[in-house]
This record gives sequence, structure tokens and C-alpha cells, in this order.
Amino acid sequence: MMKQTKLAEARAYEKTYGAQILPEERPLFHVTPTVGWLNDPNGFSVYQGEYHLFYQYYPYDIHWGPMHWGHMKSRDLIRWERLPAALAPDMEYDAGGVFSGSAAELPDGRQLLMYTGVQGKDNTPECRQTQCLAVGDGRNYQKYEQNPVLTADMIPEPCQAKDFRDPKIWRDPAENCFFAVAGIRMQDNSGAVALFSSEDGFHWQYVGILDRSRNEYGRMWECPDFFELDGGALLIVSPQEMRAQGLTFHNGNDVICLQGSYDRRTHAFTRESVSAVDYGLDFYAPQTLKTPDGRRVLIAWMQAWENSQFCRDGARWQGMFTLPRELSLREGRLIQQPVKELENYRRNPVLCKDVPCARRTLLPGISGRILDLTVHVRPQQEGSLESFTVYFAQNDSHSVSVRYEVRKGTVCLDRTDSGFRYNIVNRREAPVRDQGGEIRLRILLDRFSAEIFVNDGEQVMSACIYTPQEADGISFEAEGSGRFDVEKYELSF
Ligand code: DQQ
Repeated sequence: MMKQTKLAEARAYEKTYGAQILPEERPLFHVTPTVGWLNDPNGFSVYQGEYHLFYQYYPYDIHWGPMHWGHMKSRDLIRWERLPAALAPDMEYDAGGVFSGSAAELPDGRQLLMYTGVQGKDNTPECRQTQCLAVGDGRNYQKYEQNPVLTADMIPEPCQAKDFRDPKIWRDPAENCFFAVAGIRMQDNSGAVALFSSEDGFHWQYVGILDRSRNEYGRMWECPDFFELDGGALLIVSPQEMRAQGLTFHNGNDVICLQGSYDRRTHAFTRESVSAVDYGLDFYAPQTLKTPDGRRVLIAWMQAWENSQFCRDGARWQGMFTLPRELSLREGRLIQQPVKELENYRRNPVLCKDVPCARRTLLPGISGRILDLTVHVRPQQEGSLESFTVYFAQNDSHSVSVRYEVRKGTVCLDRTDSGFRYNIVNRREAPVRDQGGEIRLRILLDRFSAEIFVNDGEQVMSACIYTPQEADGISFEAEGSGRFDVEKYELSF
């Protein structure tokens, strides 16, 4: 009884208030909640030939509240159709929130959701987190009568029942069974990733620990994802309370990629390297799926927890996802590129070739706030270029910039002048590979965000920007001599 009420309430609320948000109040091709608050992507998966994407959702406010799951689907990862909210916190075992989780298709054609049920108030010693199931048809879901199916006492090592969350499930056709990874917190407060398996998706057993932080890479590890890619095994986790290390990791909530090898027989993961996934200002809790044509695609919450309580004036939604990115390994390095489907929405190309670098350059036809812009810069001769900056979302009083410092070997994203009036982190630098002063920057803008793909995806920098939409100027500034090409497309449906 209670169950129908909470979900029905959320569905009725989002129907009424979601419809009041004008399309111009949202980005064009980035996912936002129907109304209210969104954080982590959940259940990013293929179901009956379509992409499904759920999200941590609190429809009633633009701030975090008792978690529901919102729901969208898409045929091409770019245009998303809104579906009614999928889950509400309406059982004793999830009354504190339906936290993050994932989805898979069952052999009988039903859709299986696995999520964290929170009992008791989050972040208190009494809180208990367990993994629960719901089964549905791609629109409506029934919670499993035998929930929860995974509890912290199934883990033989001592760990804390208040921090056991974010299951990512997948079906392994080779082994004809399901696997799931989830974040746990050991007695020393540090995070680890536990692996579980199940033959039918409903009855689960503990397999082992894939990797652990030992308080070196942050404390609790949230939102793990584990998959094989181009001959390697990748474990992506979102550590809390990370300590900064050079330009690679920053303090607070980070996202790291543990790369190594996986022995399918013993289920042992051997870590070989650790890298950052995104060098921008807003990126957390990513999740991946495998497309029917075999690509590994990642999507993340494009927001830093630390600044998520600051909203744009008059906002009726808060929180959006990155553009889905294709992952690959190139010379052992994680490469991320916007999904190729985006190219179907490119319109009105403007190409400017071999432009001489100058103190300030404006180019005809190069402006806008919803676009796909690539700049390729090269020095006139070796050592002749000192820096190159692209300014965008620019007018007399605003701008956001991406600056390449050739000798330092860094790219810096800076939104200090984006118009936001809160004391948040506004600048971050990424180390880039030395190519004798040459660089490629692909910049995706979608009204409220910027995603910068450096050197064909060797580094990515994602950030929300808070600049009035009238600020749509783009300009280029160089110190030293060189030449550059610009390729710009508007993006539209
Ligand atoms: N967000 C969820 C948790 C997860 C955290 C709660 C990460 O499941 O650990 O909204 O952002």
C-alpha cells in the first residue's frame, strides 16, 4: 500500500512540475532530471535493444533528499526520452533511500535492477546498507520479496555495514552467470571493492576482494565498475576523502582508474597502475555499459559533491550527466572520446585553416553555446609558441578559458569569470603529452557545461559553467608564433 503511494506521488509530482520546465532551461543533449535533483547515473545498460539510464533522484527539491531512481531511455545515447520514476524509498530496508545501483537483462527478457537499500539515517553508525533487487519490463518495477540479497555479513573480513553500496552487475555470457562489484569500508576506514556472483541474478555469493585502498587512494570507495578493455582489466572507483597528488588527483571526491590484469579462473585482479579519469572540476560516480557493437561507454555525474549545493539562480533542476564517452586503451593509457553518435547532430560546419596566432583573434562564424569545436594548434617553428588560450562563453564581463602552457606542459581550465558568485574551485590543470608545442583541443559546449577532450581523448576536463547564455563569444589568444585550425559545428536535433 505504502509502496504504490510513494512512487505514485513522485510520478504525479514530476509529471506536473517537470512539464513546467522550458526546454531552454535545460542543456540540449546532456541528461538532466525531470524535475529537482539528480546525482549518480544508475542502471546504465542495454535492455531490449535500447539504452536505459536511471539516476539518483529527489524530485521535490533542487537539493539532495531521500533517494528515488529517475529513468530515461535512448536509441543513440544522445536523444533521451523521459520515463516515469522507477523506484521510491518505500520499504523498511530502503526507507533511508534507494541508493546507486545498476541493471541487466535476465535471460527470460525481464529487466533486473540491483540497488543499495539504506536503512536508518545515512552516515550514522546505525545506518545499514544492503543490496536489493527489483524486476521489471523497462518501465514498471516490483521489488523482490526476498530483499535484501547481499548483506555485509556475507563478507568474511570485518567491514562496516553502514558503508556497503553501489552494486554494478553484469552478465558474463562466457561463464553463463552474473557478477556484481560493490564498494565496502574495512575496519581501518578505507575502501575496497568486493566481487559477488550469481547463477540466476537472485541468489548471490561472495567471491573475493578485487582491490583495496589501504587508505592510500582515499577512504570509502563508491560506485565501482569493473570491465575488460583492449586486453586489460579496469576497475574504476570514486574514492571519498582523497588526498591531492600533483596534478593527477585532487582533495575530496575523486574518480580513479585502477588498471591491471584479471585472472578469470581465480577472480584475482592485479593492479598495475592508477590514473585520473577526468581533470576537470565536475565529475563523479561514473558508470559504463557495453554497446551492442562492442564499445565500452562511460557516463558520469557532471558535478563535484563539494559544490553541488550551489544552484543557478531560479533553477528548477540541479545536476546533469556528462556526454557518454567511448573508452579505449592507447599505449596502455585510458582514452576517452565523445560517442560517435554525436556526429549525427553536427550542423553548419565552419572551418578556418592555418590561422596565424596573434594576441587576440576573433573568427567569423565562430561563436555559440551549443557546439562541437576542435582547435588544432602548432608552433611556427620549434619553441616559438609559449601559450595558446581559447576563451568561450564570453562577453564583456564573462568568459571561461582553456589555456595550453607549452613549456609547463599543462592545460588549464578556468571558470573564475563564468559569473558564479560562490567560493567554489574554479581552476584545474592537467598534464599533457609533449608534442613539440602542438595540441588538439575538442570543446563541447551545451549551455551549462564544457567538456574538453585533449589530444584525441588523452585527458578530459569536464565542468559546469554558470554563465548567462548571451555570453556566446569565442576568441583565441597566443603568446609566441604559430598557426591553428578551427573546425566548428553547431549541435541540434
Ligand atoms: N551517491 C549515492 C550513493 C553513492 C553516492 C547516494 C555517490 O549510493 O555512494 O545518492 O555519489
